[in-house]
Amino acid sequence: MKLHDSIPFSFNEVPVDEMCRRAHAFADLMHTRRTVRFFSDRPVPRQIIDECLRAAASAPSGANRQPWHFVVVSDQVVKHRIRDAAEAEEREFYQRRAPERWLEALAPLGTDADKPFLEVAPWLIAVFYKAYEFTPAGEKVNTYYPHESTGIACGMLITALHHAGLVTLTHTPSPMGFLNEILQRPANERPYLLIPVGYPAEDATVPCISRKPLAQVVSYF
Ligand code: IYR
Repeated sequence: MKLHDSIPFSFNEVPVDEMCRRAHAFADLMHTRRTVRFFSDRPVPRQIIDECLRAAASAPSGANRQPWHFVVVSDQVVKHRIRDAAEAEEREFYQRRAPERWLEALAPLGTDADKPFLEVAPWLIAVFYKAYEFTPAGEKVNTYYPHESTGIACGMLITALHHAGLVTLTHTPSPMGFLNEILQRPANERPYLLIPVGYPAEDATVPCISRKPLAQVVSYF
């Protein structure tokens, strides 16, 4: 394989005091992000979703294979099918599959098998990672670090949506193979995350929980 051509990197240096201000403001903004489970059905213009996906699709990835695919759902019939399938799996999870300890960990969050947000939120973004892919000529090629790459892209997507002024839920029905069937994705694509996006319900609440202090999650040498 031939080495890529190199082009000059265009870097816009920011003065240190301005960097400090930006870093502080951004951390403040990110600390206002909450996972929301109660959505309004108010419409959200598609252009905003498109732009946030454009940000997500700029994520770094193993060997630049960009091993992700985003399916954006607004169709009410498709959302209803996703809700039905997800709730069937979740009932199994909560009633049978989940180990007692896992249920104990979830109990304070009050989650259950009811997932109305899958129909109420104006947009659902189903994120798939590609375990492998095909060249336009049909040749099978590997992807590298597909989970990590897609996880980073999801982080950027959630960040972009929050920055834009919307709320999200990082939802992981388990297992979620039904997404391939409903959303007609090929076998090389594996469901990774289902993200309802929209405005919060007017009476939305969130659990009163906090983030670990920085000293507990960061060390310096
Ligand atoms: N997927 C289930 C259970 C669940 C699991 C974890 I880990 C959570 O942080 C929250 C929920 C559900 O969505 O209810």
